[in-house]
Amino acid sequence: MDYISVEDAIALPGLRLVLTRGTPGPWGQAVKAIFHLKNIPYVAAAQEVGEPNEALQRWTNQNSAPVAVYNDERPRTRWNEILLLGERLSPEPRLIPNDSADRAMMFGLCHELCEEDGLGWNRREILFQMMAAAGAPREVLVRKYSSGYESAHIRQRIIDILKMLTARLQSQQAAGSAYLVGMTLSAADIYWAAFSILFAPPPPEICPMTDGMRAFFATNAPEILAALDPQLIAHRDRIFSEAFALPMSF
Ligand SMILES: N[C@@H](CCC(=O)N[C@@H](CS)C(=O)NCC(=O)O)C(=O)O
Repeated sequence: MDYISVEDAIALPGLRLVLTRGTPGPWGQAVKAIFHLKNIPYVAAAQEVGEPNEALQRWTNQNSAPVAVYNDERPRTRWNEILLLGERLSPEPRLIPNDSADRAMMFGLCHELCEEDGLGWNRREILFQMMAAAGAPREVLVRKYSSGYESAHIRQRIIDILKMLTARLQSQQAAGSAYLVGMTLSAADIYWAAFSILFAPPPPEICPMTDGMRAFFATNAPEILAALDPQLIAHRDRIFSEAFALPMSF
């Protein structure tokens, strides 16, 4: 992945995406897939995980990634703002369903995947606990992202969301759809595929990460593995080949 610095990106016109360098962060990988599918060109600027990222802080009033900045519009720092921007810049292929009920379902599913107390957020809480247990706590990141919930809640939410996604895939299949919402690909499929990286990292030809990072991301908690239905993995494998530029780069 070719990155420029945030300092250099600020001066450029067009679309700038700030992405975390060196980690297949699911929020960022999903954003890349959205702009890739829509064929919207962008320049990638690097955010360094857990660092002050001072230029990014000055530019966007926060220092997380991903961020999308289009021309001199306000920086979009949340998954939903970034998705809406992509949909506006290039309405096709449509990733937000047209039908209002499907649209509400799609945003609801993405909320459960992307937001605080959702799938990715709770998985990250477990990764923080593992880093602390290994003697390498990331205080800055815990401070930034901790939801304050205890372990039992965190695990149960992950299990509930995985089961809900499986049930959703099954009911969609029964209705003749191969996607989580409606009859076509939507952002919900993309976000599930991206967050699956934090549970079952895809093979190196799809996501070339180090062995250490792969082992760290792979969940080995029996109760979570039990909820990670093979259908969920088959679905994300299909979405990777349909919607992502492969191999992923970061
Ligand atoms: N605010 C974001 C979520 C962003 C987020 O959680 N980013 C994490 C990805 S792990 C990040 O930037 N972590 C690195 C850091 O904070 O330095 C959204 O709603 O899309």
